[in-house]
Amino acid sequence: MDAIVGLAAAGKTAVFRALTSGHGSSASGSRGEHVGVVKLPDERLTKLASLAGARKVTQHEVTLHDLLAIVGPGAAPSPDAREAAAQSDALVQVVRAFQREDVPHPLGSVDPDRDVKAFESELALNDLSVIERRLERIDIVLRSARPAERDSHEREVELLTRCRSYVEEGTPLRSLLTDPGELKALSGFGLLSLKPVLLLFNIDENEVARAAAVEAEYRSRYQSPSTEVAVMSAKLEAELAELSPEEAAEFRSELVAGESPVGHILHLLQDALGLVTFYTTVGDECRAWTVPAGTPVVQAAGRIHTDMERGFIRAEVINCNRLLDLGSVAEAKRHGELRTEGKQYPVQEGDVIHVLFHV
Ligand SMILES: Nc1nc2c(ncn2[C@@H]2O[C@H](COP(=O)(O)OP(=O)(O)OP(=O)(O)O)[C@@H](O)[C@H]2O)c(=O)[nH]1
Ligand SMILES: [Mg+2]
Repeated sequence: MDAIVGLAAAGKTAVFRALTSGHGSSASGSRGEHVGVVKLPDERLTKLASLAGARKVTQHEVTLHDLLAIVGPGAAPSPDAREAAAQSDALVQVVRAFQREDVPHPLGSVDPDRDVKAFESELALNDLSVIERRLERIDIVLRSARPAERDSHEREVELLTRCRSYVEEGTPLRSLLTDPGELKALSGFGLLSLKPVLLLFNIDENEVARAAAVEAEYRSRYQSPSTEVAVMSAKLEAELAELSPEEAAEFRSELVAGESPVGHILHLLQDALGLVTFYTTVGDECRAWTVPAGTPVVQAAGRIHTDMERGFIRAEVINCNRLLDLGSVAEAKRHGELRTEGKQYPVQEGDVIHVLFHV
């Protein structure tokens, strides 16, 4: 689950509608929050399916949660929304860049750079209080801990103290912590600045024709580890998503709006999460999967079926673009391009994987 967050009236709900309309299903909660499941648009998957003659195509699904403002100003921060953000895998942080007199900005003016900073410092404040509370608890536990237990508590104190100094210096934890052991140790605390972020600048309708240039500019300023950057004119995209593809295409060409940014944005979200996509064809089903970059193929196989992990023999692997160029698996074999990989092979972005196993 990825949470859509941001200041009040940044356009969170408009982003949610733009990303989910026509691409998935959604349901509303009692407090105005929404949950939606989006199928990740994937041109490579469509092509692979037709190459394989697959009748069933299963896209990767992303679950999005449209939240109320989790921080002020301008809105009473919602503790429920904050809790939902703490439990999410990543944050889609909507930043208002559109001008509109009739929709007042809670801080009185439209200033995306200020809002990014304001939001980051709210995340930092949240994390400081989480860290302080945890340190106080360990302190109490340590007083009566047996020598055998002290070690792990002391290591946790060291890690949390280090996190506290990062946060106090104003550095979000996501851009500093990469050690898998440390990330695991911190995973239960709901530290918000540790979550991967997609910064999504919600731009004016009249900027869509130069969206790519605007995006490049924001990216040069804000892209950092576990932080991706994109732009979208959310209200416009939400409206276009309600139209038939033909009508939408007509409006897009009038607005010189380029293609729908939805696929691009969802893929950037996967990038922020450090996920790679791989593909399988089993029977008549062609399917896209995601796993964290670096996942050994034997574990990736376990995502498909536990038998495949237990009885893993080897995997036949080819990059999807290479396979699409060659036109068929048979042709790839003839060119010796179907590689054989063992258990520990780290899955690469775009791999087409055939797992050989016995049970
Ligand atoms: N012109 C313009 N208006 C927008 C855009 N995105 C959102 N709005 C408008 O701004 C207002 C607030 O948008 P919402 O999507 O409700 O914002 P929100 O962040 O969900 O607001 P809260 O949930 O109340 O915090 C609505 O009137 C939207 O129609 C945009 O890209 N352009
Ligand atoms: Mg909303």
